[in-house]
Amino acid sequence: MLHHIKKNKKVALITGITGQDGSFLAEILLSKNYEVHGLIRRASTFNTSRVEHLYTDPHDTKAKLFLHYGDLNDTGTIRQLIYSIQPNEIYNLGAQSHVRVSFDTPEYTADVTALGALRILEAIKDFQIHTKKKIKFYQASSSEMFGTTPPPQNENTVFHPQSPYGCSKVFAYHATKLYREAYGIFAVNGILFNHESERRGETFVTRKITRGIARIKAGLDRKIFLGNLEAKRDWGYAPEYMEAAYLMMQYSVPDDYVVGTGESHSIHEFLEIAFKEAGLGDYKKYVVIDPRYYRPAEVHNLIADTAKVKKVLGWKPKTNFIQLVKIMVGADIKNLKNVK
Ligand code: NAP
Ligand code: F7E
Repeated sequence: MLHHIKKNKKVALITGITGQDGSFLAEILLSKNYEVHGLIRRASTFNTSRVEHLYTDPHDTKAKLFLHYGDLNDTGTIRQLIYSIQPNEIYNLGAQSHVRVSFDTPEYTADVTALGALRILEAIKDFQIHTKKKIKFYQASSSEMFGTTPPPQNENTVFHPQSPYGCSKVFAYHATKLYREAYGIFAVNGILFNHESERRGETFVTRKITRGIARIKAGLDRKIFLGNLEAKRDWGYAPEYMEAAYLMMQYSVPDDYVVGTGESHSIHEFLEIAFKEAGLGDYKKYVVIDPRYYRPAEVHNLIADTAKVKKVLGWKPKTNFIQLVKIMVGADIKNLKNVK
């Protein structure tokens, strides 16, 4: 058990802190003087590269970021961390978040992505009963829950998930709502549409493309192998989406919000702009279709209707699609130059 000394500042616990969103959220919370705790998984290689720039030795009296080993499939650790850290806010960003991989590991995905949220909610429920203290809860819900329901999608749109990942997120979404309604927990769902950045995982399509372009430019690769290029997504810039998550947790009442840009673009369009930005010309010379990357079921088109988040929280996206592609291409080309 950790012997945590409660300080006179807000304390947050982030699951998934080592991921794209977790690292941006940690930056936001630290800049607002929170004490930030993150759940990390033990791995045989370092998996903390996205938060390294934020980390100081925990023995340092000025340390504000603390990392704890655990796993969303391990109820004991989750409960122990919540009771010892006593956070004001928990952001549940941890998940097996890859849609294609969820078809290969459906049961594991459900355990972590669906039951992981339930485990935290149960721990919050018990903690609140026993200590009379409140903990706010943010669930990283996803536009994948809408699946094949035609766009535009908003908070009232019917879910029709197309993957074990999507089904798991639907479960976690409903559990979050249930614990809000049944137990009065301040629990919110941020239903976020695809958001990308220079920190995006390298096997998601946007980053796979921009990283591939950088490698082609550097002479390391000649082709990029992709699946379905017809799919359309509402792509935004990740740090801005974590600002929206933060705002949801500060609002007077807990609620659910759709967050996106309101525009959708195909993978073809992403390729066209990205290859042009890199000065490589026609992407068709470099892209090869490999059916290995097709999914047993596909989500064809997602477009967020963001009226609610704009009206209630005053949030709107700042970075448009073309700017996003340019940020990602530029960052990957620069990364590779620094390594060489
Ligand atoms: P990500 O980069 O894949 O990060 C996922 C995080 O979850 C990582 O820190 C990962 O740890 C952690 N994790 C995975 N399995 C875990 C387990 N069993 N126990 C504890 N932690 C575990 O995902 P992201 O893009 O930042 O997304 C953050 C959250 O938002 C996820 O829940 C995702 O499903 C959801 N979401 C994302 C988007 C999007 O477009 N990015 C849109 C809607 C919703 P390791 O670093 O050790 O792998
Ligand atoms: O695929 C197509 C693929 O894996 C986007 C996660 O953050 O956003 C993400 O899920 C599209 C799909 O993201 C390849 O078939 C073509 O239609 O980048 P993705 P995703 O499946 O939309 C949601 C909102 C989340 O919540 C998830 O956690 O691109 N596609 N060729 C490909 N996709 C990949 N990964 N790799 C390809 O080679």
